Amino acid sequence: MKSRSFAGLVILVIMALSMFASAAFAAEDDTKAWQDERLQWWNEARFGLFIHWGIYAVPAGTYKGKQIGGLGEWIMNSAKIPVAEYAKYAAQFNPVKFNAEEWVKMAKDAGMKYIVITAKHHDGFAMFPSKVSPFNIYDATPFKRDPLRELSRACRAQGMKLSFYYSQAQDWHHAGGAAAGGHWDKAQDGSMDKYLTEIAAPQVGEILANYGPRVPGVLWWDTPMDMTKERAEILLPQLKLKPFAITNNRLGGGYAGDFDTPEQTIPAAGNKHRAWETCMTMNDTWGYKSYDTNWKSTTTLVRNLVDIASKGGNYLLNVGPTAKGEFPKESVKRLKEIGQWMEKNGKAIHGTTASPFANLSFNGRCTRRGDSLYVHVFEWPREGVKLSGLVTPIGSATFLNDGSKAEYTRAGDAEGAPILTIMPPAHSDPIDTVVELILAGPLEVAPAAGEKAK
Ligand code: H79
Repeated sequence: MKSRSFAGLVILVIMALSMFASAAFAAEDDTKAWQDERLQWWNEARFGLFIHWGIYAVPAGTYKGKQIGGLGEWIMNSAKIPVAEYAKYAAQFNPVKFNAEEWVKMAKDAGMKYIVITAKHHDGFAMFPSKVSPFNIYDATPFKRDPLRELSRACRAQGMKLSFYYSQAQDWHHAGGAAAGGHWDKAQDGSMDKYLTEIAAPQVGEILANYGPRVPGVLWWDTPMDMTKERAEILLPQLKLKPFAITNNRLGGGYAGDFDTPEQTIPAAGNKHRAWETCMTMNDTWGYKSYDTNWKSTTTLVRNLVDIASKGGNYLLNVGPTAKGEFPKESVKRLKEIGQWMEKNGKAIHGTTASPFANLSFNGRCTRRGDSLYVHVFEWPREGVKLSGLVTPIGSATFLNDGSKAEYTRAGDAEGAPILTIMPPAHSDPIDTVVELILAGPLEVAPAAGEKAK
């Protein structure tokens, strides 16, 4: 008996040591193959919904009768609202119109494959019941519900990947959290290491552990202010709870994560070596502002998605719900219209990879799925669009919007490079008419004129 319990103790010690080792060396243990595997669904998705929702939706951009410039979710910082005063917005946050099934359905109908929601933004307010801070939607509001749980159920039922945004460094409520521009209230002063250990790390543990085996798909860090390698390593061990969770590049401390995050901008070119995702607002704010009316058109939003897909990236498009729990009607309208385009043309987005052409001579883009090409035409020249350099013969050419066959001719230019001319359709789509080219063999593209010299 005695030797058995000794052996048990040895096993326990070895287990504890090996857990510690993998916590300390998790990043080094990672491999490119494993990263590719966890990025697979994300790369196929191409289109996701960002949701910025918190108690900043109560002031909705106005403080003491004044419209505060900048981003809605930054109002506490921009207006230098004292911590205790800002915290009072929680008592007014009662989003009784919130309906997780409807939110998920709106994303799904728009052709989105994943949702990233703010579990905690820079204001420090947790949108889930947290055991480590009462400044959360369960303990501090009359709402008494957990939107993350309701969303995780709705997402599971509707086949949507749920992901969480967590502001790990900036926290304007809890002592020791970072604040852009510096602290403005004594209550914010304190040790950042203590904040990371006692608030951020356990809360990251809560959102990683509590919402189902596949949630979160992505853990989306933001603004790595004052994050050193040592501070990042306070948070990193939590990731062992969800080895398949993808992370972005904003943890800080030199950790690159799995993908890059251009914000409010689309890169001029893609990146063959790194996954990337452009996040963007539909108007000029992430968190709801009652008077922001600078909405992008549906045409712009769809063409942005196409532009991004043609460069091999993802589009994470934002909605800022109100304090009642509703998407602004302008966002609902745009999601619906995007969905009408996606219903017919989604196969030219989902699961596609970047364009094989260095440049195009018309206003449009190209996406690819193996040996199929999707030619996206934003504006049709009367004489048709000319695609130069496609060597492979065409098996079929079909307009995705009505299933009709496209008329095309093939010829060579003066230097013998192949040129495919596709004639305009009977029914063009003012947003983007897509021609599906199923090739008669493996895709082969002649180098563009500019590339030949290289
Ligand atoms: O969550 C969203 C933003 O709140 C967050 N990232 C996205 C996804 C973000 N944090 N910082 N920034 C974006 C950029 C910084 C903007 C600022 Fe400002 C300029 C902070 C202070 C000056 C805008 C103007 C916000 C306050 C005043």
